[in-house]
Amino acid sequence: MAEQPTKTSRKSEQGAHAKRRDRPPGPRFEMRISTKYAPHEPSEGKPLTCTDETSLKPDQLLELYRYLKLTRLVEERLVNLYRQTKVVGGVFRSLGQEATAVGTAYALQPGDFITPLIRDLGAVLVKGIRPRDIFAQYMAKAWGPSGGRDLNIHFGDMEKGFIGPISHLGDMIPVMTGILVGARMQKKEIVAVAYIGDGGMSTGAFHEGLNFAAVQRLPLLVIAEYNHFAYSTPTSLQTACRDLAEKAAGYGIPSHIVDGNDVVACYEVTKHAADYARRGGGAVLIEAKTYRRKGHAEHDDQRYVAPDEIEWWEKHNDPVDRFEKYLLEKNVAKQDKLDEIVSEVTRAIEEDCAWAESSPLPEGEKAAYGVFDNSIVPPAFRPPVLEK
Ligand SMILES: Cc1ncc(C[n+]2csc(CCOP(=O)(O)OP(=O)(O)O)c2C)c(N)n1
Ligand SMILES: [Mg+2]
Repeated sequence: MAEQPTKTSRKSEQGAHAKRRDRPPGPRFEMRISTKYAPHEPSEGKPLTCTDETSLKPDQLLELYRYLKLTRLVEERLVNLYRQTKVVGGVFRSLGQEATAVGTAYALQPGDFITPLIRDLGAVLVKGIRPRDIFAQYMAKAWGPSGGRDLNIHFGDMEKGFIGPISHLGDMIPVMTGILVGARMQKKEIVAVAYIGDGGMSTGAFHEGLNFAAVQRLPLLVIAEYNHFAYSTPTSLQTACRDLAEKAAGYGIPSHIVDGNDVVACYEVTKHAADYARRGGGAVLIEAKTYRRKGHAEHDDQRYVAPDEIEWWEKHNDPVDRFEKYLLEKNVAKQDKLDEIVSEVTRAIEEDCAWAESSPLPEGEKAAYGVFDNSIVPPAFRPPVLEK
């Protein structure tokens, strides 16, 4: 027969239950999906620009412009290097969706963390990684951040709050959740952003990670990039939801839909969500509607894309064009100021690329270091290279 609980144990058990019940339930959102910055179609004679509602100062707006141009021009240079067969592996473009990565990362504080996908180079640059590191990494050079051990943006920088991606497909959500649990235990008040694609959102790891972050009320911002494709699979064959943001309801967290090609809106929505998460509100899902104008990587000829679709987005909804129009119309800057920023960015890219090209390739045996803790390999199993 089961032992009857004593008065005291029942009381303390009730106490524990009461404590759990006392924890306020997640806030009730009247409208779980906020579409304040949702995209709108360009109409005849009225090309798209960016949202008017911003707290950003002119200097910050110009800094955003610099990051947008930097992202696009670094990628263009990577394509040149790829065609010269200097890149090891593939080149993954964010052409047409740069505003999502740049605007969202720009809304964070220096101590906050991000984990980007291959299409979030802009966020990596905003976090303070220099183009020379990107070039050296893509060319697998010895001076690159992983010393030639890994490629593209598969590296990290803990000091700068940049967690390198392990996988593109969902796995970074639980990793970021773990980082936030660790930060909470260390009483560090940080917010973390994890980027995810429409394809990656269909994986189990995404679900488990976000569910845990939601129930623990962790300050995790998930930026879901609706760019219409996962490799060659259109989003309509990926999920039965019309908007990725709808999925937030399954986790009891708020969500927003933002025009991913409006850099100002991406900033504002992330700032709002980061403030909410920092105040203890917990996880937020932000869906950015955008479009992948290049294939999965440079080798992909995009034969599965409907005719004229790419050209339509290029002509009517390019994030850099839209922001340039905004800056000029709002008198934030004149064209010569924008040209000056582009010249400075171009010069920095020249310098950084030359530096990366001048790096030697890594020595083969260096591959054995910095991957595992080699000191724990028992001497009998230690290959001669580890004895040095
Ligand atoms: C386990 C696993 N399977 C397949 C891949 C190959 N892969 C890399 S990215 C990708 C598609 C990702 O699509 P999405 O999540 O929409 O991101 P996007 O490329 O559009 O940014 C696939 C299938 C992988 N990296 N890992
Ligand atoms: Mg996608």
